[in-house]
Amino acid sequence: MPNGAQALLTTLADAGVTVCFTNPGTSEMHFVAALDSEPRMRAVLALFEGVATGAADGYARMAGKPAATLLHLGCGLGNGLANLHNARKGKVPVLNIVGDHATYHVPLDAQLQSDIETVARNVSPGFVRTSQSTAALCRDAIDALQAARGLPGQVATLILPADVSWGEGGQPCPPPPPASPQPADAAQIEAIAAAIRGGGKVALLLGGQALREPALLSAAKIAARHGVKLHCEVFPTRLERGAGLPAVERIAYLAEMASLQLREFDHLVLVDAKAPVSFFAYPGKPSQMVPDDCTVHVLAAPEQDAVASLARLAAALDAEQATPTLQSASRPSRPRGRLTAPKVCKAVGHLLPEGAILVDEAITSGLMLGAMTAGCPRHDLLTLTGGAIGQALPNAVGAAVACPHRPVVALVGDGSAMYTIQSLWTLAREQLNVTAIIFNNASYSVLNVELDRVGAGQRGGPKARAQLDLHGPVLNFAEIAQGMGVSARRVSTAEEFCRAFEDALASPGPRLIEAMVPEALNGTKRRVLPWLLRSLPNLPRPLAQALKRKIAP
Ligand SMILES: Cc1ncc(C[n+]2csc(CCOP(=O)(O)OP(=O)(O)O)c2C)c(N)n1
Ligand SMILES: [Mg+2]
Repeated sequence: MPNGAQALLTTLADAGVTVCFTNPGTSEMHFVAALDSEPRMRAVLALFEGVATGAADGYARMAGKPAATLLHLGCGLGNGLANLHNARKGKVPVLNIVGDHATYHVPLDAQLQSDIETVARNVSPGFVRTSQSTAALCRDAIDALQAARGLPGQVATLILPADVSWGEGGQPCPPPPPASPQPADAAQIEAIAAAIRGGGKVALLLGGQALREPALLSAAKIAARHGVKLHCEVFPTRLERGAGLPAVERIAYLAEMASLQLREFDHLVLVDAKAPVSFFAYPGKPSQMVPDDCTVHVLAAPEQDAVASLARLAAALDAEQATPTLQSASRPSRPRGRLTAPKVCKAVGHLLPEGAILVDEAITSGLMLGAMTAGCPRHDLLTLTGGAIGQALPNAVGAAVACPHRPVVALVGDGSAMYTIQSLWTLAREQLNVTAIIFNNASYSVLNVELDRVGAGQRGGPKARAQLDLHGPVLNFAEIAQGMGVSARRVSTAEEFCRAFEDALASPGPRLIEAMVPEALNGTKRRVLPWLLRSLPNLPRPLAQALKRKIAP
């Protein structure tokens, strides 16, 4: 008879969960020991829980199935929370396994005792369960997996007491049945088709499942036949884009620009997406981005089959045979001279290989990334779904584990990179094919912009500015990377960057390029931005759109 942990690992592997991102402690030792009895399970050690959880997120986005985590009690779970939050917001399936004290040890309130369920509920609202016995463990795991893999995908937390893990009499369980989500029903389809035929201006807002090729093609056929506009949510979980695919315009991060994008529409059709709201509230500005006179329709809620719903809508609109507009191939030229963030984006667009996985947490340095890579060979884009920074390097770990034959390129702000910098060690240990590009602008640059936008800028003195400034000491990412076994280069010209990027792409295993850049929004640009954003609603539409394209294309 296997013990609980052994039976659990068999059950997970039988169900196709074959990767576990771990950061264990004493209460997880039987799980750790059982890893050697299940050859199908790959265990990847992370040196901080936020790396393990972000890797599980990145893995599932690319593999289309969940990985497991293995975290140590409430404190370990707490350390991993931010990236579980990003997974939750991205509707990404994660089987979040948290070890606990033995059941009889809990009342003794030992040093590491804490309320794990309460910590978990925030990121795992749909499924938190503490397994109560070895006999029930595998059933609990299957229930958790079923919850994680359903639509929408979610973080499901299984809490595993040490005695449940070491107890004899584990009983492996068969895999759960696949989810069978329903598409929109005939009435739903007909109402939306009527709105589209009605002649008003219509946009489809695509999110979640609707950002992969089959759904994009259906949407693009509808667009070609009926002139509707295709938008995509501001931070897509996984967007397939590039030459040969339909292009969709992302909703802007800056609320004023998002309002501008949406203000012309009479109807907004949500396809596995939420009606956009402003990222933060700003004094005197609206939080809702959808204009009052725009009717919002739901073609597919997150629990519905968005791909089939779009196909049905295309059929109802007689658009199945329409020729969709596809992005044409084009690349920017090779940049030259002193390095800036837009030049890094340009170089990435110039060189990005076919089939790359682009992970974007470049914050202000990535403003030009979308425009510069639009016509690149097809690739996937993963973004900061929940706004909790420290996601890109762990996501890159997971994406590379999921897709070992695809190049992963992670673009990360220096501030963001430091939250989960231990990812570099896992990249080196697993020899993952990742190029990490760190923008060293020695600043939490976006917060300087926000300081002004929330209206606190005038009151911000030197102490306030110092909280957003990363000078003294300036971080040296090339040295940090070398210290974790990742070969790295610090570059300050476009020529050096291009050469370093070419080298990185040509060699297997991880590389880091530290791009020494000035802040993308600094000096005059930063000073005029709040004023410009305030005036956008009052400018003639073509002028406002041209300005938007210039600042955040
Ligand atoms: C977990 C978490 N902590 C803090 C923040 C607040 N925050 C948002 S952006 C940012 C700084 C980003 O700096 P960097 O990555 O260097 O990008 P830059 O603004 O310089 O382009 C911070 C601290 C956050 N979003 N998430
Ligand atoms: Mg920065």
